[in-house]
Amino acid sequence: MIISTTCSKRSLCFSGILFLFTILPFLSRGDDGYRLWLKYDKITDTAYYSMCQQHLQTFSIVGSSKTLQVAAKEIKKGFGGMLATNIKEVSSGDGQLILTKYKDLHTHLKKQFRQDNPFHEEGYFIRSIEEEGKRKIFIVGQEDIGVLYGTFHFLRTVQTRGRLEGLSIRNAPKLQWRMLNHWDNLNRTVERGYAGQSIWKWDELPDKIDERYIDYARANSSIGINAVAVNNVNASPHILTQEYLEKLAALADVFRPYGIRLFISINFASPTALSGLSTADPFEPAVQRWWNNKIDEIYTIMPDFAGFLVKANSEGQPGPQDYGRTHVDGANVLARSLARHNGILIWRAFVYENKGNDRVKDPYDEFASLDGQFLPNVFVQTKNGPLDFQPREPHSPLFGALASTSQMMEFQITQEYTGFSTHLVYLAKLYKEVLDSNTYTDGQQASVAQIVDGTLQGQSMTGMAGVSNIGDVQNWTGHLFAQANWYAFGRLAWDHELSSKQIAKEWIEMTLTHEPKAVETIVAIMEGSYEHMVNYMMPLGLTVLSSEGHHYGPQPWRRTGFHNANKEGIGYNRTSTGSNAVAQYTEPLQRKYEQVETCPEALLLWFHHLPWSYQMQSGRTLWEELCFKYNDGVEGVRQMQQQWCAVRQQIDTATFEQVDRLLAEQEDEAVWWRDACLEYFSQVSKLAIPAEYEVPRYKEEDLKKKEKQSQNLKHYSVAR
Ligand code: GCW
Repeated sequence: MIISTTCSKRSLCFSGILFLFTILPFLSRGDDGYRLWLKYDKITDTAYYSMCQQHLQTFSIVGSSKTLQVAAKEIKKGFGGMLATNIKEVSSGDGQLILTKYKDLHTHLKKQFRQDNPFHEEGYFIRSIEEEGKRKIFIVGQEDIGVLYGTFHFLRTVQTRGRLEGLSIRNAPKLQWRMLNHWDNLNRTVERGYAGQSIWKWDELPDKIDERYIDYARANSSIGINAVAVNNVNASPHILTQEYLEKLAALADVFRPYGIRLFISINFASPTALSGLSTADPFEPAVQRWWNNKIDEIYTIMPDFAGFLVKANSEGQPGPQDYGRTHVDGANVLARSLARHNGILIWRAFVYENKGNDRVKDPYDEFASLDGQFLPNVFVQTKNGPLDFQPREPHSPLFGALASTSQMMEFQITQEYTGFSTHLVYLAKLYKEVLDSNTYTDGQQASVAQIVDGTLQGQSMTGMAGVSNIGDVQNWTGHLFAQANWYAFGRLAWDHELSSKQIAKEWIEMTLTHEPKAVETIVAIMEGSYEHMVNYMMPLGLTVLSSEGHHYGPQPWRRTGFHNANKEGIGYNRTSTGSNAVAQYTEPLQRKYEQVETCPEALLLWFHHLPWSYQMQSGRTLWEELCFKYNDGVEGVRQMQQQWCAVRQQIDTATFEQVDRLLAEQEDEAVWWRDACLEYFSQVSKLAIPAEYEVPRYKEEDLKKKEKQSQNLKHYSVAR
């Protein structure tokens, strides 16, 4: 039942009719979203077009590596599209645009660039220089990959209508590893994936290379992603069979020119599953030999293979603890073997016991004491929050607690708990909130980002992983705006200092429109969307109100141990009188969270169990505040709908309609969340919803129906 009308169904007013006959024929219709942010449509601003045309008639590339070849291809594709004419490749050094490595620059130019060197191996600079009265633009990398990254930066500059005069850009990534983790199974289902099947067509590999793999590599490289783990962390041992290694090698070949290294997730019990061994005990010499041989085999096929990602002793996955060994024991055996080929091991810290204790404490309890014991080529990969990708969590206390361990941040791009591919939720807001959180490590200002990028504690390896939201649907991510989350993840992994707003603006200009008013409106939609979602799903630090199993829609009555609502109050007491999870944070953060007066209201019920009558800063009681937040979240979605309607004339028709339709669905589901949660909490607390809020759309009977329906929806189910 979708009550809220879509914009397209609202009455077509006069200006709308006028628009249909005048402007619409000139807009591109029916964009299928496949090109992502690399659209390269013809520049319609005539002044900007002429300026580009004047300065970008020719280009040259110094060198001939595969990476430089793909850079040249991208230049041709990009400017061929944006200028609707071919940009001519001329011999080395003669072009108006020159792509080169620093070492290949002419000596007289080297002098000009001297202050930019020595430089980061993935870095680049882009400069416009007057030479003999002619303006030339140089894209200079330390290595070939820097040239490619610089190329994408330059294309973005034109895509976002940046100035070409006086260009002087110097750029390098802040993190070494910028990674996507696919939760793709070998049967092409995707765990927590909402955009169709896995893009990896294992049955066709290694013989057939799907065009999509190349476009995937281009898209990733354009935002600086340099590593991917292609299969689910709930890993099938079969990924290590020779048959799959050959398929993987074919993918690695596709990724290589784009600077993307291949990781795979492995199953810790692979030695038992794939050979006659009766144990996978990491201390067993036969098991170590098995791993050594397997790893040697991998490197024979893929000499630049990046390494393994491991989920061990977590949610039923096998691990070293099955044999009385520790995480360090298990990780180091694999890491030692990988180190012989310069490989890396990523070991996940997502562990919990489910024994009725406060599970948010488990990752810290298990891993903090292991600091300093992992081999240098081991990353511990930590989810942003201590629980599990909830709409809002405090940062994991492990950030700051592992001074002598390389730690990789793990964010979720796929929207398991944040609306699947139905809701428009711009996750850069979540990422930034976490990255900017102050950990107070050693009692000082120390953001999570400063821990992750190694500037504070000097870890030798740094990185950030995002659980991918990509599938084989035509537009890659289902919801068009979910592309923005992939984009934003990459941009922040490259440079966590970028603002969510700046990234949103770039993405909109590259993907949707250049019209300034429309850009501003869509930025506002995106920037507000995260908080609206938190409000209509789980405000004030509440968690796990979502359905059990597939996690779609509300079921606050199912896992009540996460919110502890009763007649007296609601919330999880994690203070010293409760589970004492606060003790995992350093001072003064610990005290801040411990005391209800100083605990941020956004996390209030994460840390405290409070009476319904508790007075909030707004002057409302806690119960009234909860009602307010849920209603506010719904109102926020309605506002997004109106804002989207206002930009209609600037957006490709098919794109506009898809988003419009999904926003209507989002409005309906926001109401569903609100009604289900408030109805339930009202029953538990015996408090009535204040009359100032609108009457529920979903009465008890409808809620039951809706819940049942959602259980049956195929695309909402967990695909393992
Ligand atoms: O949130 C949970 C998901 C699981 C996932 C797990 C993890 C891959 O519901 O589907 O398994 O996290 O991160 O390992």
